[in-house]
Amino acid sequence: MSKKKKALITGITGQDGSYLAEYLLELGYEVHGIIRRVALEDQAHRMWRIRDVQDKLILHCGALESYPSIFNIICEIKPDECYHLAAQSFVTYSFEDEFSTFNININGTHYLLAAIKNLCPECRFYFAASSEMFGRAEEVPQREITRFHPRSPYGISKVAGFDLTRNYREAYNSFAVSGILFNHESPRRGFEFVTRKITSSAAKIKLGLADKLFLGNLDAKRDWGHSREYVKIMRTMLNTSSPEDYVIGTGETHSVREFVELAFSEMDLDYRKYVEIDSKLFRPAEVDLLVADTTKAKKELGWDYKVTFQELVIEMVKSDYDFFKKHN
Ligand code: F7E
Repeated sequence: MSKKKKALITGITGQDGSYLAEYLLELGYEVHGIIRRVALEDQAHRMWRIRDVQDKLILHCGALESYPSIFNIICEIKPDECYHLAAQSFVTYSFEDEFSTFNININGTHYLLAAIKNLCPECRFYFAASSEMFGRAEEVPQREITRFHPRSPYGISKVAGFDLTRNYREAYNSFAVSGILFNHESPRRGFEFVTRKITSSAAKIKLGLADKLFLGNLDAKRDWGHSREYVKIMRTMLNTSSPEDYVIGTGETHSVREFVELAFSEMDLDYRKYVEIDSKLFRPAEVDLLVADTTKAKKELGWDYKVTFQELVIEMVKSDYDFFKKHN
């Protein structure tokens, strides 16, 4: 019988980490995850996404900000595949705390790459890069060779992580790749991101639990896909013959306004009666338009994405409606 493959996921309690853990378990992997110690103390709040599979996972307490902590975990597990998804991923917050964003996102990535290189160089490494690296993009749609022009500390930190990953590949022959994923959402999205903020508010307003939704820039455009589908391609990227970076998205772009309109209309509400613009929610520097050119991923990885924008919005708003109806 062949040995079970060992995967390590950082950020396993997050949206992508939880879907990826479920997917890898289904495929027969032994799945390890790094969690913060505080997560154990506040399980209801921090572990809800992995609740259903928690007893099948092997969780390790650790801190991405600490090389010894990462070193010890990698030494103990010696994974075959490492999916580095953990990050300070909220763009707005990165403007408020640039330093901790850089510390977690850049050093955390570096520590993992270095520990893997020293302890288990055969381990394949996936870095969660981001369309935020394109920022004020020079071309539309954006592809792997589009020049990066990040517009936030978060975007800058992801460019650094991307460069580190590529450099480990080129300098040390590591199988280290980046998935440049465009926005991906689901009912497991955090409430601070615009999509979940909108769907949870629309559901609450419908149920009489709220009466207003404050938003910032409604004209920003994003390429929104479904997280559950996106995590599968991460595994594909680590199981190809040569390590390469790929852009992953839907190839369609929609404005925040379109998202709001659709979510509210699904609840039979006219968003214009409930949405108010709050200038404090605008970012110091905005990314106006993102849309993915996935030609390379389609050709080389067989990327074949099917969930429509409408299906995504409807799934999220219905799930929030059911949740708040049950728990109010
Ligand atoms: O903002 C606008 C905001 O915070 C989307 C992260 O996963 O995807 C995500 O980054 C847009 C922006 O996501 C509000 O100005 C308007 O233009 O949902 P978001 P993001 O910044 O695109 C990328 C790929 C990542 O890698 C990131 O980690 O919506 N917007 N009004 C607002 N945004 C928020 N959060 N809240 C508002 O009230």
